[in-house]
Amino acid sequence: MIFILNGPNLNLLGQRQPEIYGYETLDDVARACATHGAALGLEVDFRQSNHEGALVEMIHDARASAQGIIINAAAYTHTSVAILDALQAFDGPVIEVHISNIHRREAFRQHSYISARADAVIAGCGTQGYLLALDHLAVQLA
Ligand code: CA2
Repeated sequence: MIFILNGPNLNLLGQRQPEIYGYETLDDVARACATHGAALGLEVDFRQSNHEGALVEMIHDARASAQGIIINAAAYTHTSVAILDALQAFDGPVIEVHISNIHRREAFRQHSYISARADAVIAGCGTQGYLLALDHLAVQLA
């Protein structure tokens, strides 16, 4: 089982700022991940929350249920030591994904707390980044 965790406001994907985040909705991304994961032999549990503590608890759930985590912590990427600490308590591979290239955006988006734990970071590939992360996990977990 692979947990794919999404942070605040990603439930609005496809509804605003398509020039940055594209036209796909989060449901579209969830479906694409389920299909691609199945082709790779990976079951996917795709979740989103607007609440920091809920994301922390999802990462705690992953300790018992997931072989790997793909996480787009959205704005919490840039603020959350709590999410970093939760990820530090997870033993498997962690892939950080960003739809946009955070490094060519505002200065406040250019630091990630998540990167201190991530085994790999994918940014700027659009929603394809989630599928690339699944490809990488399939190799890592083989
Ligand atoms: O590029 C990414 O994936 C981000 O993690 C997205 C976050 C942003 O805070 C990070 O700096 C980079 C924002 C997610 C909110 O997405 C929306 C999508 C459509 C409309 C409104 C928000």
